[in-house]
Amino acid sequence: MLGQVVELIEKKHKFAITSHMRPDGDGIGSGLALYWMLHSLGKEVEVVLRDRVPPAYLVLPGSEDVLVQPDINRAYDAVFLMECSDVERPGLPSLHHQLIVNIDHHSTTEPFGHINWIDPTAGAVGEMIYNLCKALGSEVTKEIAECIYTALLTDTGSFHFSNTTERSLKIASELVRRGVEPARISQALFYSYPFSKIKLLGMVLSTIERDESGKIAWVKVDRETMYEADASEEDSDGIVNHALSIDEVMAVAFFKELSPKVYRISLRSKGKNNVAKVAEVFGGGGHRNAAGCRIEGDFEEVRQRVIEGLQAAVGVAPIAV
Ligand SMILES: [Mn+2]
Repeated sequence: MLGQVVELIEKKHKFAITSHMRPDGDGIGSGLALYWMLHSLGKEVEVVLRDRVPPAYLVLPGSEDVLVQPDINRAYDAVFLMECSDVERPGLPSLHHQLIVNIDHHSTTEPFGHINWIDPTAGAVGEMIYNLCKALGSEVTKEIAECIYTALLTDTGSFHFSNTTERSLKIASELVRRGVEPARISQALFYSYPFSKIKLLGMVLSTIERDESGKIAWVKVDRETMYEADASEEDSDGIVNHALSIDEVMAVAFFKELSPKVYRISLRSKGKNNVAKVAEVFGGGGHRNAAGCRIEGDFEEVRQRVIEGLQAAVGVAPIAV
């Protein structure tokens, strides 16, 4: 709970912050916001990530201080895990030996930490960190504001998704008042892509398919295409959302080949169609409109199982595709 987090921060001194592998805007934004907040309280704090900060997020203050390490190798009073479904998600094996504070807004997350603060009503973990800032009586500095704004902007799909609420817009407004320049953040996040990302987007979108109902669509990227586009792993992030921009399409899947017969699947949907339930069937998780999982097997078989799951979620008859 929030109260326990506040008490811990007030009593202890030496902290680390981490997030999941392949960190996104909410993981990095909320983590760095907490980093600045703890700093301002005179705490000793480090941000440790297994994977590097994607170039787009280097716009964030503090991103240059992030330690990119294969493990956590110091003792801390506590380690904050930002939006991780379990203690393995950060990819830092020795986390087991630390006091874990699990901060998340995914309803599918188990209370695996010593302290668990899970708020599924929050549009982003960044929103929770804003609340923490208020609870601690900390000033929302420009640094904190930029980090939280980025978390909100990315997790709400630029304020397009259903987690965009009066509260998130109110917080965004307050953050702008604190010095955030929305156009500057957007420019860094959405208008500074490497050539390879757009090249890959074109190649992948040209393979789009849909089922007979027309309500389910999917795209796929294999290692060869990644190689041909000279793409980095981050370049494939966000492609799934383009498939969802088709009028009749209600749910989409993006199949990314990680290695032979291993696929990471990103699922997205519109409205009440729940893709988190589909991801959970395969051991994954997420939110109603954005979820993911990992499946091993032959592509055709994997594709069919996922598409059948999406058809059930959207309520169209499972038809052979
Ligand atoms: Mn999030």
